[in-house]
Amino acid sequence: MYLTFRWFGAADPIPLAHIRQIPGIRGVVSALYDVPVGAPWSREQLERLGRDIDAAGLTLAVVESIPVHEDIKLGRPTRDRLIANYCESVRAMGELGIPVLCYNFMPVFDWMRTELAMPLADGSTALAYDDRALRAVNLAHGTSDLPGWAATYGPGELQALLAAYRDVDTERLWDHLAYFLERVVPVAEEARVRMAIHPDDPPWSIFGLPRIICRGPDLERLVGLVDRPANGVTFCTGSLGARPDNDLPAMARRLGEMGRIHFAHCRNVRITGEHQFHETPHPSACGGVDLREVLRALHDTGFTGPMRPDHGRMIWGERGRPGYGLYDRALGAMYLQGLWEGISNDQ
Ligand SMILES: [Mn+2]
Repeated sequence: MYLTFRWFGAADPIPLAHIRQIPGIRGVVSALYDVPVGAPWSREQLERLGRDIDAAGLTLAVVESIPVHEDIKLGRPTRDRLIANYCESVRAMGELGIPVLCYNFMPVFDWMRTELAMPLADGSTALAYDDRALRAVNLAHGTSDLPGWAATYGPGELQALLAAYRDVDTERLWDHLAYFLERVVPVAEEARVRMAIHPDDPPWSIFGLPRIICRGPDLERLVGLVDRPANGVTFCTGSLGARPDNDLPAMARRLGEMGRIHFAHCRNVRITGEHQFHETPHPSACGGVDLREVLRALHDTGFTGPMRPDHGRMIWGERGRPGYGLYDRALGAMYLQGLWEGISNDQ
């Protein structure tokens, strides 16, 4: 298993030296956070990031993510120039030998929660989502009332963006995704970069916006859009696990057999109602995701790609970026390793 850990660059309150002390972590998942969306990533900047990570005794294993500009998702005429920029960034990754690119194709919001610090019974806090709370948010104020998005869009900008998406239904969004992948996947293949789309989080429509990467059949349709090995998925158990109709071990087995899982995000969620869930500690007993069976499916289908513990709770008084504290994710890393070791020794 190739265990990795997400790091938000120099602004991350968690130093690489601490990540290095989690047993088994070899790779870092990171990105360039100061490049405007749509601009090409320079090889020099990416090389600098890789050097900092190397110096800590780790390896930059995954870029998560290069954001896809809204004009690409909207199918606007400017998309060709933006896709050319995207290809340039992918080539820079290839030149530096960074093998996996996690990206997503969610309109406007690439994740959404209605609570960033929901208290759990044990005194820890976790991210949570409730559709009823989301429907109560007034977008006339822009994103100021949305947890985690406060300063992102002003009222005018947000309304214009939402209006632009009124003409984009799910089938058009699929067309725009296909258009993007038809141009980027060949470049990625040549650069030896594997594309790994992240499922929509949460995996259903929010604010009337189309969302298309939500269920097992969606992932299979995605890999068929451009039927090349470089066109794959990030198997995010937490995102996919928020839907009761997703059978995660079966999905991991199918996609794994197709050789299209290029990256695994492992975490757990508990569904508490219709379109309502909260995040939990990683172990299967704590939530609705059977992580042992997911990891067994990955193991059985020969998965060798990077895996990372995904969101953790805030525990032990830690403060920091919601979902991305050190302690609970480190516990998750240990749990995933233990599962993997047990599964491997079964053989
Ligand atoms: Mn994820």
